[in-house]
Amino acid sequence: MKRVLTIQDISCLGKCSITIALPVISALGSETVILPTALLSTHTMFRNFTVKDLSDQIAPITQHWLSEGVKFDAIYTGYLGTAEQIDQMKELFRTFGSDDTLIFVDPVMADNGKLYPAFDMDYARKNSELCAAADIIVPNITEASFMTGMEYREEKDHDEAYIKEMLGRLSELGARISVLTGVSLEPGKTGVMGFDRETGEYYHFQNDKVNATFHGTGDLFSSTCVGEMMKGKSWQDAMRIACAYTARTIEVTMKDPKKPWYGVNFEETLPELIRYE
Ligand code: PXL
Repeated sequence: MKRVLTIQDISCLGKCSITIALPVISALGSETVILPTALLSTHTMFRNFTVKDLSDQIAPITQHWLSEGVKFDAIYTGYLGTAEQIDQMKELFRTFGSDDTLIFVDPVMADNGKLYPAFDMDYARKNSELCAAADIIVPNITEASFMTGMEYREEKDHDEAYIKEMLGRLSELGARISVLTGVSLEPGKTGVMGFDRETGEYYHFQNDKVNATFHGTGDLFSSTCVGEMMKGKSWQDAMRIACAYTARTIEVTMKDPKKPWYGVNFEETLPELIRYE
């Protein structure tokens, strides 16, 4: 069985980061090891959330794993708390990474043109360093604009030239595969476009756009990609499945009159995910 290490916060309530990665990657058949970076009462879209930084736990936990000879097939980072934690992640990649370890970085920090409340421009720049150490990165357009210095454009203003230029600039950060999420290549559609620097190949996949945004959908997308790649799917197939699954989950959530405002009903669609091909 493959073993994935995922490093992100625990938001006790809110359906994001580890509370999505753990069930999704496990359901896709990989052992999921967690390294929590912070403990929050809720995700940061709630007001008055509490935070306990767990940076001081990273060294002792990873030292213990080293002494146990633990190895990982993939290391997947999502929402991290501080610039110092990014340095800790770079060190962790050097310690646990090998040619057989997929380093998957989702530089979670912003959406809809704006940084999340906990972050500033220094943190955004620091994320470029994390992306440089990855095999595959999956920023949304906002995150990519902060890391590349390109202007942020809303979906209605996307075109292939803008997306390809952004992918080119992301590739220069250093990862082999760069994937942009929240890309709209035709009106009424949304999806992803990726670029493999080694083969020069582009890949894109588009879904019908549902006019709603939910927190945690980026984490659902990334967790599905990681889980599918661990099943042996190519990055392109993993992107296609993750996109279709995320869109399906939003659609199902929209139909629930009691849906929570803070996250999607992925629990309802998880049984379908394991049958996606
Ligand atoms: O879904 C991304 C995410 C993860 N973790 C925390 C967040 C967010 C988005 O707002 O606040 C704590």
